[in-house]
Amino acid sequence: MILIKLGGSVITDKSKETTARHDVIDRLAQEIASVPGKKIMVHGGGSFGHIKAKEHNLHLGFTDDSQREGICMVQKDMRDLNRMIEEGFHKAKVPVASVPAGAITIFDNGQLVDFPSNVFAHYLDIGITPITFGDVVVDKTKGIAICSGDDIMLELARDLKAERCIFVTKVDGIFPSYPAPDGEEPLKIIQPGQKINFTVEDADVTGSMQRKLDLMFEIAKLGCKVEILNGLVPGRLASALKDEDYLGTEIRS
Ligand code: IP8
Repeated sequence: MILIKLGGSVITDKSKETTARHDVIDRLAQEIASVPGKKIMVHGGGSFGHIKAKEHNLHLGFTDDSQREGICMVQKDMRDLNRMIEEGFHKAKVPVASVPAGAITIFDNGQLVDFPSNVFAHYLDIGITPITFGDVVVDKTKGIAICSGDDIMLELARDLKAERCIFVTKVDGIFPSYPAPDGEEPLKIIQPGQKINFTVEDADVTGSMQRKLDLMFEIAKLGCKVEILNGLVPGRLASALKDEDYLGTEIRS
């Protein structure tokens, strides 16, 4: 089974609130459909999740009543984005089932503590590709939390023993330092301990690039092949899925 995360930066324009890249969503769905095999889809929030979540301080938990509207709006926007992704898969003739994280996930004090991966296994068993996404979820201590698609990738990879995890982003891979000089190729392989100079402004409500990379190392430790590639380049995801050579970074433990 392959886990694929469509990052918010590739499926949306992160600078413009609730702006999806419909053409990219549809093309990526076609690329995924073109290679047979069991897959679980996870997607991020991009401009449908992070902007309003930050405005309403949802990453700090339920701190005051005025956040209610923000919680509901972010959940609604994430479901709207999810619907667009579902549509892309319908057009590509892939049977999909949407499983919102906010309906099934429990956090405690900012950490994911309960996630029913068996629901995903059941869908796969009957030939349906489950799709889930980063979401506002309940938190036993803080009231609410923001669950990132990356947190879900780790849970699913661990519980369902994924063979591969592919992170589809808008960059070619991980570079030694940021901003990456023009024309520089990404690292082919990255291992723990290798120092990467991420820019300081890279954090969104679910954390910094360094946190995301640490999560990828954790997944790699499970024995899963972890890769990051650029989904804005047509054909790159399909090449990876077909085990052809492609430009990207493999994250090793
Ligand atoms: O983009 C965030 O998911 P991510 C989801 O995978 C929300 O970190 C609601 C901001």
